[in-house]
Amino acid sequence: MSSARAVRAALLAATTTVSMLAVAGPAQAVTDYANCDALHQDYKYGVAKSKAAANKQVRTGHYRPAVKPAVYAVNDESDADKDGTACEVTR
Ligand SMILES: [Ca+2]
Repeated sequence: MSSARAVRAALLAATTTVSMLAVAGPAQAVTDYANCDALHQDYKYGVAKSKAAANKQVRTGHYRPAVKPAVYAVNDESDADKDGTACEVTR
C-alpha cells in the first residue's frame, strides 16, 4: 500500500467513526419512555420513525404521529407490531 493510499484509508476510517458517533449522539439525548402512557405525555399520537411510517398510520385509521426518528429509535420496544410507529393511537 502506498503512503498516500494509507492516509486515505486512515481518513476514511476516521470519517466513518465520526459519522457513527453523530448518529449515536442524538439518540442518547432523547427520552426512553417507560411505556406508552409516559410517551403520550410528550407525543399524544405516538412517534413514527419516518414520514412514510406516519402516513401509514393515517391510512390505517390512526391519528398522525410525530415524526421523530431519534425518539423512535430508543422507544422501538413500544412498537409491538413493528410497523414503524411506537404507541400509535386509533381514531
Ligand atoms: Ca406500531
